Amino acid sequence: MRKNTLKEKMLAGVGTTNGWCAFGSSYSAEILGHAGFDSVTVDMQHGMFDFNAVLPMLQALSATPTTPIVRVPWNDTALIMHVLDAGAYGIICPMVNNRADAERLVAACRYAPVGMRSYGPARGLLYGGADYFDHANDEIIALGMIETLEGIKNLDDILATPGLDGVYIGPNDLALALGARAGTDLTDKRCIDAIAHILARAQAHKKLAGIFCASGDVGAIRRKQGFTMVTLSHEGSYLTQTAKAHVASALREPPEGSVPVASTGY
Ligand code: 3PY
Ligand code: MG
Repeated sequence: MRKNTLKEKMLAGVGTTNGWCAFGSSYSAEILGHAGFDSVTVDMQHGMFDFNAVLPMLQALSATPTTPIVRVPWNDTALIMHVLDAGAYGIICPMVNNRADAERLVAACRYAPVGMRSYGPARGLLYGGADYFDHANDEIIALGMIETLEGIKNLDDILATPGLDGVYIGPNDLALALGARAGTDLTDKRCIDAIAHILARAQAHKKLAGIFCASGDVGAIRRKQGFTMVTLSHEGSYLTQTAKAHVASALREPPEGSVPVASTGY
């Protein structure tokens, strides 16, 4: 089976970068797949698309060196199994709040006897290889999101769940749960402390820890703290920021002298 290089690197303690698809476009997924991220996550929770878009996005990602992950919109066993059959090499599951949630996630991601994933790997076989079934339980990465007070309260129980690879922090929902504002994960002490606590407990349990970051600069801070998967914003914000910057440049006085043309614009 094709190796899950994201999981390999995270287990080796390497701080990986993760891209985040918001558009439901196979073309933009392909662009992100070639952008240098170790993994690219197709976001079915807040992205503007459903399974019909996910399939071609995973096909597009297959043609790139990145590891394809799906964030499902909820801890939905049928959907998790479906996107794994479609070739996802990992699942990020929102709002894992207790041991039962974590066990439900693991059960959907693993074949018996570890879990109850139903057999029918479809694209998993095409992408992973003919021996997919023999290794899928080890290669697929299952990350439960910690982003609620209940999740923090039950953190040790969640982290001790057999078959769960680790946790992934949603800093915005976590901030709301703590009574702070979204986007204050580096400035509000309640958020700073909670995130440090989750990372420390994950490390104590020898489990993996990832986190959503608002930018590459924040990602660098999180990698230094010890997170081994940092998501660097999402494609909606890349487009917004770049489009605004181009408009602002075009409305300025042109620079004096000749303008070096560094690229074709593609
Ligand atoms: C959060 O910040 O709550 C997330 O789920 C990231 O998308
Ligand atoms: Mg969230």
